[in-house]
Amino acid sequence: MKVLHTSDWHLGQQFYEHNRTLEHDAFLTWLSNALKQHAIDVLLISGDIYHTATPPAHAEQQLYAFIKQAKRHCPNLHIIIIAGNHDSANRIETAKPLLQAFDTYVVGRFNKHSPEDVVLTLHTQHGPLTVVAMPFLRAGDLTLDNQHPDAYQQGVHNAYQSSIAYAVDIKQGPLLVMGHLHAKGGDISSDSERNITIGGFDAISATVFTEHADYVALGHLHKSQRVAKSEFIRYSGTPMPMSFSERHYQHQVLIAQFDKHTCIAVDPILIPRHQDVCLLPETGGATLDDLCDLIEQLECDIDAPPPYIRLKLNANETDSQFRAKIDDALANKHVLFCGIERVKSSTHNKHDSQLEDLGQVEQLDPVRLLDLAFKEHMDSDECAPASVQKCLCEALAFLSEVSE
Ligand SMILES: [Mn+2]
Repeated sequence: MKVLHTSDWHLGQQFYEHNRTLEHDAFLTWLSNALKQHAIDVLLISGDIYHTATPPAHAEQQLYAFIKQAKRHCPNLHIIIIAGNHDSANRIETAKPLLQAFDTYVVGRFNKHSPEDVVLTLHTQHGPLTVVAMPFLRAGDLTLDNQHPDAYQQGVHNAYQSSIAYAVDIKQGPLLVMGHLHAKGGDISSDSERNITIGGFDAISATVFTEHADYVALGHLHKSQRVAKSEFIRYSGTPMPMSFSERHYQHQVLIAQFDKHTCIAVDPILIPRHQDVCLLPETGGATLDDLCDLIEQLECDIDAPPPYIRLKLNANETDSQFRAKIDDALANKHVLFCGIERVKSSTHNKHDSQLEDLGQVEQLDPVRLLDLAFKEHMDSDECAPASVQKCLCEALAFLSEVSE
């Protein structure tokens, strides 16, 4: 039996105001071919299908068109989709009754009073399997013991335990667990996973998946990776770069292969990159003249999809006409312009350089901002005390529930 694991599609994402529909289309066409080529029985999509809770209509249509195409290529395919932190738990379930007719199961929300609802048994051509399809867990979905110092982690732990215990009872074939969370020990990219993993407070120990799971298919972190050094607890990563910091990731999907009861192999398949993502220059900054020369030297294939380009200009560049000069240099280039970063040269510590470009402020996570404010106001080198950080995290968790 073969299971293909993917996550974090972020359909509907605009990349620096550029529409990514064609890139997503290219990925989805590639994926439906891969499903057929590798004779996949089950497709798992571990959250963040959409980039926002209210995705544009064309993004929803993309998902449905993909499901239709995938089922045409592989009539016996089963698909399971869980909600991520970017998805609306309610909205993603709208088409649930209809999608069941396509052997597609959508789980938007965890109900603590019926943990069995997220447990599915599938009967594939190559035998049965049991799946705990746990969506992203918001504090409001959990029973929180506020006396406990790690109330959220404890709540998440209990949610997984109760659903997995039910799954073990009724288990047929291998047991798979899906989740959308930040598991301890994973690498995060600096600027594109929404800061739900505030200051590490939400990182969850891999022990929540227990020894009962034969494979754990995770989403949320954008870089493909193993968790806690296990072959069988994996992030598939996002199928395409979500930020410039992800430009060197090898984007991939994972194929997990099972015999009757256990996972015998996990193999990545690399996803061809539809559009390149480049920083100019790749490291440090450049003077205005050098930058214009670099743009001049760009060789762009007019028949290929244009690359995304972000420019890095030395902060001490004083030419007030810099924007007009850069626009001129870019005028006949087949590229998608993604702004200019002002870069201070060397010797500054990382804290200063993070705040040079106002555009980067919104990418700082709240705890970082708290630390910066604390250092400035208290004239201190210390970070804000853990109790203050925790207080901020609780306020943010509350706000994210209210805005849902
Ligand atoms: Mn996410």
